[in-house]
Amino acid sequence: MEFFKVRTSGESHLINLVGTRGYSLQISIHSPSQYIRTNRDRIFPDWKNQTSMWVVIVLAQARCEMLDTGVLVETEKQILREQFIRYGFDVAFNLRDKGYLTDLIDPRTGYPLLSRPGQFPHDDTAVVKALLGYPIIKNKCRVVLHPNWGTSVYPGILISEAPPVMIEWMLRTVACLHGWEEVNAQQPIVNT
Ligand code: B12
Repeated sequence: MEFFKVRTSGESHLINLVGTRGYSLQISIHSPSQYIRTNRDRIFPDWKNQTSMWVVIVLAQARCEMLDTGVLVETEKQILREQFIRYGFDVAFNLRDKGYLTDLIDPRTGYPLLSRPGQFPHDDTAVVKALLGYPIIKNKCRVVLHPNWGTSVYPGILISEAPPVMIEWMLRTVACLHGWEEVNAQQPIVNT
């Protein structure tokens, strides 16, 4: 199903995968939005002196729409949070072992998991809107509308100082270790 046509800059590239549950995942690497450049020290105090930062968006297709509350949505959020954190920790620790500061944001709270929390949470949906241009639906919260999956999408964010080619290699390597299969692999994934 196509909810709308993506009209982002010609530069935008995505890596597409299928996870072990048969649902899609989509990963992209971006330079930080203007908002994050301006507010980085207040959101990620331990990144104060970092010269480079890249933002990795990991979108997981969900089995249900994320608009409502209820047992099904909460269970699905828990499953996808665990899937992202397992994957994110492997990517983050492997890059940290190579000497690159890397962290992941807890999708449930908006706070970093491997460094001190900031003055306010990182707004994952605002970042998906800023960097991928996907619209946001406002209810009591803000929910991303994906071009193909609608609101059946669960966002996860990683940040790293590693060069994009190293991040890309690690994302693909760990995805393979987690049993995720790449579809139409030839697309590059860096969006500068
Ligand atoms: C706080 C929060 C809530 C709050 C309300 C937040 C609100 N007023 O918008 C409550 C608890 C009500 C809530 C409810 C829901 N939530 Co909610 N929520 C969050 C959470 C933890 C933080 C969002 C946040 O910080 N908002 C900041 C807003 C409140 O502040 P603001 O001043 O308006 O805006 C500032 C920020 O945007 C800030 N900012 C920070 N970083 C950035 C980055 C950029 C680029 C920009 C421009 C700005 C910015 O700048 C602005 C000005 O200072 C996110 C998780 C995350 N990591 O993002 C999930 C999250 C957005 N929620 C989610 C969901 C699904 C819901 C629900 C719709 C359903 C559910 N079952 O949970 C329900 C609502 C149900 C209903 N019936 O309406 C999902 C959305 C998934 C998706 N597909 O997009 C998220 C991503 C959690 C998750 N991972 O599943 N939520």
